[in-house]
Amino acid sequence: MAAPASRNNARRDFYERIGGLSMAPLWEQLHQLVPPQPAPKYQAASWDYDKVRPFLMESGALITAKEAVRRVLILENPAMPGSACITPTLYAGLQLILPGEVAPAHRHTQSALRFIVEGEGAYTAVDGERTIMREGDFVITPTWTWHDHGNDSSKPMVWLDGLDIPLVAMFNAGFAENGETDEQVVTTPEGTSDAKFASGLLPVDWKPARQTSPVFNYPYSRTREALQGLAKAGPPDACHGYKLRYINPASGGAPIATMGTYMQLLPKGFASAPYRSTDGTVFSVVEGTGESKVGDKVMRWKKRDHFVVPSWAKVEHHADTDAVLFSFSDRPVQEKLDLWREDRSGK
Ligand code: GTQ
Repeated sequence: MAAPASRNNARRDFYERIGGLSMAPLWEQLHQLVPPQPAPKYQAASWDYDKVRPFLMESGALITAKEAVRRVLILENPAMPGSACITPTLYAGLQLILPGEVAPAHRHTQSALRFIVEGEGAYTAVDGERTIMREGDFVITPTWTWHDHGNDSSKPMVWLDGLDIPLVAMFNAGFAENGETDEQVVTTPEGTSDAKFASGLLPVDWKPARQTSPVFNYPYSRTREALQGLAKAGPPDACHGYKLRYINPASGGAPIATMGTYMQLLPKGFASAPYRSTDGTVFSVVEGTGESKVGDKVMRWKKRDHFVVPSWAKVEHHADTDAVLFSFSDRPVQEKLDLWREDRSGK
Protein backbone atom coordinates (compact mmCIF):
# COMPACT_ATOMS: atom_id res chain seq x y z
CA MET A 1 0.00 0.00 0.00
CA ALA A 2 1.26 3.45 -0.87
CA ALA A 3 2.11 5.81 2.02
CA PRO A 4 -0.45 8.67 2.43
CA ALA A 5 2.05 11.36 1.32
CA SER A 6 2.96 9.67 -1.92
CA ARG A 7 -0.70 8.78 -2.47
CA ASN A 8 -1.69 12.43 -2.08
CA ASN A 9 1.12 13.47 -4.40
CA ALA A 10 -0.02 10.92 -6.97
CA ARG A 11 -3.57 12.26 -6.74
CA ARG A 12 -2.48 15.87 -7.04
CA ASP A 13 -0.39 15.00 -10.03
CA PHE A 14 -3.37 13.17 -11.56
CA TYR A 15 -5.70 16.16 -10.95
CA GLU A 16 -3.20 18.44 -12.67
CA ARG A 17 -2.92 16.20 -15.69
CA ILE A 18 -6.71 15.81 -16.16
CA GLY A 19 -7.08 19.56 -15.45
CA GLY A 20 -5.30 20.11 -18.74
CA LEU A 21 -8.25 18.40 -20.42
CA SER A 22 -10.83 20.52 -18.51
CA MET A 23 -11.72 17.61 -16.26
CA ALA A 24 -11.87 17.39 -12.46
CA PRO A 25 -12.38 14.62 -9.91
CA LEU A 26 -15.93 14.60 -8.57
CA TRP A 27 -14.93 12.88 -5.33
CA GLU A 28 -13.10 16.01 -4.13
CA GLN A 29 -16.33 18.06 -4.24
CA LEU A 30 -19.24 15.63 -4.20
CA HIS A 31 -20.33 16.77 -0.74
CA GLN A 32 -20.58 20.45 -1.76
CA LEU A 33 -22.21 19.67 -5.10
CA VAL A 34 -24.88 17.46 -3.58
CA PRO A 35 -25.24 18.81 -0.03
CA PRO A 36 -27.31 16.91 2.54
CA GLN A 37 -29.34 20.10 2.97
CA PRO A 38 -29.20 23.65 1.59
CA ALA A 39 -26.02 25.49 2.57
CA PRO A 40 -26.67 29.02 1.26
CA LYS A 41 -23.68 31.20 0.47
CA TYR A 42 -25.66 34.33 1.30
CA GLN A 43 -26.87 35.73 4.58
CA ALA A 44 -29.75 37.29 6.44
CA ALA A 45 -29.51 41.08 6.17
CA SER A 46 -31.64 44.16 6.74
CA TRP A 47 -31.87 47.75 5.50
CA ASP A 48 -33.07 50.45 7.89
CA TYR A 49 -35.10 52.97 5.87
CA ASP A 50 -33.99 55.84 8.12
CA LYS A 51 -30.41 55.14 7.01
CA VAL A 52 -31.28 54.35 3.40
CA ARG A 53 -33.60 57.27 2.63
CA PRO A 54 -31.01 60.09 2.89
CA PHE A 55 -28.83 58.28 0.31
CA LEU A 56 -31.82 57.75 -1.97
CA MET A 57 -32.58 61.48 -1.83
CA GLU A 58 -28.90 62.27 -2.37
CA SER A 59 -28.98 60.11 -5.52
CA GLY A 60 -31.86 62.31 -6.69
CA ALA A 61 -29.48 65.28 -6.77
CA LEU A 62 -26.67 63.31 -8.45
CA ILE A 63 -28.49 61.98 -11.49
CA THR A 64 -31.88 62.43 -13.14
CA ALA A 65 -34.26 59.50 -13.67
CA LYS A 66 -33.90 60.09 -17.41
CA GLU A 67 -30.12 59.91 -17.41
CA ALA A 68 -30.06 56.95 -15.03
CA VAL A 69 -32.86 55.22 -17.01
CA ARG A 70 -33.75 53.66 -13.66
CA ARG A 71 -32.50 55.56 -10.59
CA VAL A 72 -32.22 52.68 -8.19
CA LEU A 73 -30.07 51.80 -5.20
CA ILE A 74 -29.57 48.05 -5.33
CA LEU A 75 -30.09 46.08 -2.11
CA GLU A 76 -27.18 43.70 -2.40
CA ASN A 77 -26.67 40.73 -0.14
CA PRO A 78 -23.60 41.57 1.99
CA ALA A 79 -22.26 38.04 1.43
CA MET A 80 -22.41 38.46 -2.37
CA PRO A 81 -20.53 41.74 -3.03
CA GLY A 82 -20.58 42.91 -6.63
CA SER A 83 -23.33 40.46 -7.61
CA ALA A 84 -26.30 42.87 -7.58
CA CYS A 85 -28.23 39.96 -5.99
CA ILE A 86 -30.20 39.92 -2.76
CA THR A 87 -30.46 36.12 -3.04
CA PRO A 88 -28.75 34.01 -5.73
CA THR A 89 -31.97 34.09 -7.81
CA LEU A 90 -33.43 37.50 -6.98
CA TYR A 91 -32.62 41.15 -7.45
CA ALA A 92 -34.02 43.93 -5.23
CA GLY A 93 -33.58 47.69 -5.32
CA LEU A 94 -35.21 50.91 -4.18
CA GLN A 95 -36.24 53.16 -7.05
CA LEU A 96 -36.72 56.92 -6.65
CA ILE A 97 -38.80 59.11 -8.95
CA LEU A 98 -38.98 62.81 -8.18
CA PRO A 99 -41.92 65.04 -9.10
CA GLY A 100 -42.01 65.74 -12.83
CA GLU A 101 -39.55 62.97 -13.72
CA VAL A 102 -39.97 60.13 -16.19
CA ALA A 103 -38.09 56.82 -16.21
CA PRO A 104 -38.09 56.19 -19.98
CA ALA A 105 -39.88 53.32 -21.70
CA HIS A 106 -38.07 50.05 -22.27
CA ARG A 107 -38.80 46.37 -22.20
CA HIS A 108 -36.89 43.28 -21.16
CA THR A 109 -37.43 39.59 -20.63
CA GLN A 110 -36.80 40.00 -16.90
CA SER A 111 -40.08 40.27 -14.97
CA ALA A 112 -40.46 43.02 -12.40
CA LEU A 113 -42.60 43.70 -9.38
CA ARG A 114 -42.98 47.08 -7.74
CA PHE A 115 -43.95 47.36 -4.13
CA ILE A 116 -44.75 50.95 -3.21
CA VAL A 117 -42.81 52.07 -0.14
CA GLU A 118 -43.32 55.84 0.03
CA GLY A 119 -45.48 58.44 -1.69
CA GLU A 120 -48.48 58.27 -3.94
CA GLY A 121 -49.60 59.52 -7.30
CA ALA A 122 -46.80 58.34 -9.61
CA TYR A 123 -47.80 56.08 -12.44
CA THR A 124 -46.35 53.12 -14.19
CA ALA A 125 -47.48 52.35 -17.72
CA VAL A 126 -47.53 48.81 -19.07
CA ASP A 127 -48.34 48.18 -22.72
CA GLY A 128 -50.20 51.47 -23.14
CA GLU A 129 -52.16 51.49 -19.86
CA ARG A 130 -51.26 53.57 -16.83
CA THR A 131 -51.91 52.81 -13.20
CA ILE A 132 -51.51 55.26 -10.34
CA MET A 133 -49.51 53.81 -7.47
CA ARG A 134 -50.02 54.24 -3.74
CA GLU A 135 -48.21 52.96 -0.65
CA GLY A 136 -48.60 49.21 -0.20
CA ASP A 137 -49.74 48.59 -3.79
CA PHE A 138 -48.20 45.62 -5.57
CA VAL A 139 -47.65 46.34 -9.26
CA ILE A 140 -46.46 44.01 -12.02
CA THR A 141 -44.36 44.57 -15.11
CA PRO A 142 -44.71 41.33 -17.09
CA THR A 143 -41.85 39.89 -19.11
CA TRP A 144 -41.20 41.68 -22.44
CA THR A 145 -43.80 44.43 -21.92
CA TRP A 146 -43.07 48.12 -22.56
CA HIS A 147 -42.98 50.11 -19.35
CA ASP A 148 -42.21 53.65 -18.25
CA HIS A 149 -42.70 55.29 -14.90
CA GLY A 150 -43.54 58.93 -14.21
CA ASN A 151 -44.30 61.10 -11.21
CA ASP A 152 -47.02 63.74 -11.70
CA SER A 153 -47.41 64.18 -7.93
CA SER A 154 -45.68 66.80 -5.80
CA LYS A 155 -43.67 64.39 -3.63
CA PRO A 156 -40.85 61.90 -4.20
CA MET A 157 -41.97 58.30 -4.78
CA VAL A 158 -39.97 55.30 -3.68
CA TRP A 159 -40.74 51.72 -4.46
CA LEU A 160 -39.10 48.35 -4.07
CA ASP A 161 -38.18 46.75 -7.37
CA GLY A 162 -38.05 42.95 -7.32
CA LEU A 163 -36.74 41.32 -10.47
CA ASP A 164 -35.69 37.85 -11.57
CA ILE A 165 -32.45 39.26 -13.04
CA PRO A 166 -30.13 36.56 -11.61
CA LEU A 167 -32.42 33.72 -12.76
CA VAL A 168 -32.66 35.12 -16.29
CA ALA A 169 -28.87 35.60 -16.31
CA MET A 170 -28.39 31.96 -15.30
CA PHE A 171 -30.47 30.88 -18.30
CA ASN A 172 -28.73 33.43 -20.57
CA ALA A 173 -32.22 34.41 -21.69
CA GLY A 174 -32.00 38.18 -21.29
CA PHE A 175 -33.17 40.51 -24.06
CA ALA A 176 -33.86 44.26 -23.77
CA GLU A 177 -34.92 47.16 -25.98
CA ASN A 178 -35.33 50.90 -25.46
CA GLY A 179 -38.58 52.58 -26.49
CA GLU A 180 -38.66 55.14 -29.27
CA THR A 181 -40.13 57.76 -26.95
CA ASP A 182 -39.60 58.25 -23.21
CA GLU A 183 -43.29 57.97 -22.40
CA GLN A 184 -45.30 55.41 -24.29
CA VAL A 185 -48.53 56.50 -25.89
CA VAL A 186 -51.53 55.80 -23.66
CA THR A 187 -53.83 53.56 -25.69
CA THR A 188 -56.04 52.13 -22.96
CA PRO A 189 -58.03 54.06 -20.32
CA GLU A 190 -56.82 53.72 -16.75
CA GLY A 191 -58.69 50.98 -14.88
CA THR A 192 -59.29 48.82 -17.96
CA SER A 193 -57.33 45.79 -16.75
CA ASP A 194 -58.99 46.14 -13.37
CA ALA A 195 -62.42 46.04 -15.00
CA LYS A 196 -61.50 43.15 -17.27
CA PHE A 197 -59.57 40.95 -14.90
CA ALA A 198 -59.74 42.04 -11.24
CA SER A 199 -63.44 41.80 -10.40
CA GLY A 200 -63.90 38.03 -10.24
CA LEU A 201 -64.81 38.11 -13.94
CA LEU A 202 -62.94 37.67 -17.21
CA PRO A 203 -63.86 38.79 -20.73
CA VAL A 204 -65.87 35.87 -22.08
CA ASP A 205 -63.60 34.85 -24.94
CA TRP A 206 -60.30 35.93 -23.39
CA LYS A 207 -57.44 33.43 -23.53
CA PRO A 208 -54.28 34.12 -21.54
CA ALA A 209 -51.19 34.73 -23.70
CA ARG A 210 -48.73 34.10 -20.88
CA GLN A 211 -48.47 32.87 -17.30
CA THR A 212 -48.19 36.41 -15.92
CA SER A 213 -51.31 37.87 -14.35
CA PRO A 214 -53.36 40.23 -16.55
CA VAL A 215 -53.99 42.34 -13.42
CA PHE A 216 -51.11 44.74 -12.99
CA ASN A 217 -52.01 46.66 -9.85
CA TYR A 218 -53.12 44.92 -6.66
CA PRO A 219 -54.06 47.90 -4.45
CA TYR A 220 -53.22 47.84 -0.76
CA SER A 221 -56.72 48.93 0.27
CA ARG A 222 -58.13 45.60 -0.93
CA THR A 223 -55.24 43.52 0.38
CA ARG A 224 -55.52 45.13 3.83
CA GLU A 225 -59.25 44.53 3.93
CA ALA A 226 -58.72 40.86 3.08
CA LEU A 227 -56.17 40.47 5.88
CA GLN A 228 -58.51 42.19 8.31
CA GLY A 229 -61.34 39.86 7.33
CA LEU A 230 -59.10 36.85 7.75
CA ALA A 231 -58.05 38.03 11.21
CA LYS A 232 -61.68 38.32 12.26
CA ALA A 233 -62.47 34.82 11.04
CA GLY A 234 -60.18 32.73 13.21
CA PRO A 235 -56.82 32.24 14.89
CA PRO A 236 -53.52 32.99 13.08
CA ASP A 237 -51.35 30.29 11.58
CA ALA A 238 -48.58 29.43 14.07
CA CYS A 239 -45.77 30.12 11.57
CA HIS A 240 -47.24 32.80 9.30
CA GLY A 241 -49.82 34.77 11.26
CA TYR A 242 -52.46 35.68 8.65
CA LYS A 243 -50.76 35.19 5.29
CA LEU A 244 -52.17 35.50 1.79
CA ARG A 245 -50.53 34.95 -1.57
CA TYR A 246 -51.23 37.15 -4.56
CA ILE A 247 -52.67 35.26 -7.53
CA ASN A 248 -53.16 35.43 -11.25
CA PRO A 249 -57.00 35.32 -11.27
CA ALA A 250 -56.98 33.42 -14.56
CA SER A 251 -54.95 30.49 -13.23
CA GLY A 252 -54.79 30.65 -9.44
CA GLY A 253 -51.02 30.54 -9.81
CA ALA A 254 -48.44 33.16 -8.90
CA PRO A 255 -48.95 36.54 -10.61
CA ILE A 256 -45.44 36.34 -12.08
CA ALA A 257 -44.05 33.01 -13.32
CA THR A 258 -40.73 33.49 -11.57
CA MET A 259 -41.71 35.28 -8.37
CA GLY A 260 -44.28 34.57 -5.67
CA THR A 261 -45.62 37.52 -3.68
CA TYR A 262 -47.22 37.47 -0.27
CA MET A 263 -48.75 39.71 2.37
CA GLN A 264 -49.05 38.75 6.00
CA LEU A 265 -50.56 40.31 9.09
CA LEU A 266 -48.89 39.59 12.41
CA PRO A 267 -51.21 40.66 15.24
CA LYS A 268 -49.78 42.69 18.11
CA GLY A 269 -47.69 40.48 20.42
CA PHE A 270 -47.67 37.56 17.94
CA ALA A 271 -44.55 35.36 18.10
CA SER A 272 -44.30 32.99 15.16
CA ALA A 273 -43.30 29.35 15.52
CA PRO A 274 -39.90 28.65 13.90
CA TYR A 275 -40.23 28.12 10.16
CA ARG A 276 -37.95 27.48 7.24
CA SER A 277 -38.43 26.92 3.53
CA THR A 278 -36.15 26.56 0.52
CA ASP A 279 -37.18 29.89 -1.01
CA GLY A 280 -34.95 32.72 0.19
CA THR A 281 -37.39 35.58 0.84
CA VAL A 282 -37.23 39.37 0.69
CA PHE A 283 -39.49 41.33 3.06
CA SER A 284 -40.76 44.91 2.96
CA VAL A 285 -42.38 46.20 6.15
CA VAL A 286 -45.70 47.92 5.43
CA GLU A 287 -46.99 48.58 8.93
CA GLY A 288 -45.86 48.20 12.52
CA THR A 289 -42.70 47.32 14.38
CA GLY A 290 -41.15 44.05 15.42
CA GLU A 291 -38.20 41.79 14.84
CA SER A 292 -37.24 38.69 12.94
CA LYS A 293 -34.69 36.25 14.29
CA VAL A 294 -32.63 34.18 11.86
CA GLY A 295 -30.11 31.97 13.68
CA ASP A 296 -28.26 34.30 16.06
CA LYS A 297 -29.16 37.38 14.04
CA VAL A 298 -32.00 39.55 15.32
CA MET A 299 -33.27 42.04 12.76
CA ARG A 300 -35.36 44.84 14.27
CA TRP A 301 -37.79 46.36 11.81
CA LYS A 302 -40.38 49.07 11.32
CA LYS A 303 -42.46 50.50 8.46
CA ARG A 304 -40.44 50.80 5.20
CA ASP A 305 -37.51 48.65 6.37
CA HIS A 306 -36.39 45.70 4.25
CA PHE A 307 -34.81 42.39 5.13
CA VAL A 308 -33.92 39.07 3.55
CA VAL A 309 -34.17 35.55 4.98
CA PRO A 310 -32.00 32.91 3.23
CA SER A 311 -33.11 29.50 2.02
CA TRP A 312 -33.59 26.93 4.79
CA ALA A 313 -32.69 29.45 7.51
CA LYS A 314 -35.00 29.16 10.49
CA VAL A 315 -36.94 32.37 10.99
CA GLU A 316 -39.03 33.57 13.94
CA HIS A 317 -41.02 36.80 13.67
CA HIS A 318 -42.23 38.86 16.60
CA ALA A 319 -44.64 41.75 16.23
CA ASP A 320 -44.60 44.55 18.85
CA THR A 321 -47.67 46.14 17.26
CA ASP A 322 -50.04 44.89 14.58
CA ALA A 323 -47.61 44.46 11.69
CA VAL A 324 -47.97 43.86 7.97
CA LEU A 325 -45.18 42.34 5.87
CA PHE A 326 -45.00 42.12 2.10
CA SER A 327 -42.62 39.48 0.76
CA PHE A 328 -41.44 37.87 -2.46
CA SER A 329 -39.42 34.80 -3.38
CA ASP A 330 -38.68 32.32 -6.17
CA ARG A 331 -41.12 29.78 -4.71
CA PRO A 332 -43.20 29.35 -7.93
CA VAL A 333 -40.05 28.32 -9.82
CA GLN A 334 -39.07 25.83 -7.15
CA GLU A 335 -42.61 24.42 -7.12
CA LYS A 336 -42.59 23.99 -10.91
CA LEU A 337 -39.31 22.10 -10.55
CA ASP A 338 -40.59 19.92 -7.66
CA LEU A 339 -37.90 21.41 -5.41
CA TRP A 340 -39.78 23.54 -2.89
CA ARG A 341 -39.79 22.31 0.70
CA GLU A 342 -40.80 23.75 4.03
CA ASP A 343 -40.23 22.71 7.61
CA ARG A 344 -42.74 23.73 10.23
CA SER A 345 -41.40 21.39 12.91
CA GLY A 346 -39.25 24.03 14.60
CA LYS A 347 -36.30 21.61 14.77
O1 GTQ B 1 -37.96 49.55 -13.70
O2 GTQ B 1 -37.45 48.53 -15.52
O3 GTQ B 1 -34.54 48.10 -10.40
O4 GTQ B 1 -35.19 47.35 -15.75
C1 GTQ B 1 -33.75 47.19 -12.42
C2 GTQ B 1 -33.92 47.00 -13.79
C3 GTQ B 1 -35.81 48.43 -12.35
C4 GTQ B 1 -37.21 48.82 -14.36
C5 GTQ B 1 -34.69 47.91 -11.73
C6 GTQ B 1 -35.03 47.52 -14.42
C7 GTQ B 1 -35.99 48.25 -13.70
